[in-house]
Amino acid sequence: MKMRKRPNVLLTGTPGVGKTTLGKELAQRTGLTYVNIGDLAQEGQLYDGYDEEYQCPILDEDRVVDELDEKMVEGGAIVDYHGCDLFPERWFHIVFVLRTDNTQLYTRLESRGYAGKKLQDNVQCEIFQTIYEEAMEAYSEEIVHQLSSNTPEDLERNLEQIVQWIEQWMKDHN
Ligand code: DAT
Repeated sequence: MKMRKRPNVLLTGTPGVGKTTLGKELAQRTGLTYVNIGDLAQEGQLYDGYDEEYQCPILDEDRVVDELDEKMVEGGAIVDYHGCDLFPERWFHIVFVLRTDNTQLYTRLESRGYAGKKLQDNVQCEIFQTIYEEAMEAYSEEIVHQLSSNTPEDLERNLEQIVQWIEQWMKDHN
């Protein structure tokens, strides 16, 4: 029996906006597979150098793409990453950019242990809507959607909307 076709969903946005929270719950509700790019890189040591300024390893983007391509061609992945222009455009059927008010984001990142320049740069990334612009450049504008991610009510509404979108996509493609 042929597998049902399933869409690939990209969840992107500044660190701390709620991608992981949304992605894991979405995977639970839909049966799609949650893929955290940070974790994947960590597990496979898919790094290419070390960023001294931010004190973190630098992602080897080519190896990440190679590692995931087969799975993405198959479909049914929810990908979580704080960047979006490293992935092939053909991978994704829809892209969600989560957005959080900067005071809220500041608090979340501070409680994650971010401080100083790292904290400031990440909040500024959100203020300048850097990831939204990156997404609008990298993907067809019609598939890029912004979602407010400030409150638990936002989370529930986003979950319901995306679950509905996935179910409709599967009806239309099977
Ligand atoms: P990300 O994966 O984008 O870095 P996360 O899912 O780890 O973000 O969430 C960061 C923190 O914010 C975490 O403590 C959970 C909280 N959070 C996520 N979405 C939220 C929402 N819609 N309302 C309130 N808090 C939220």
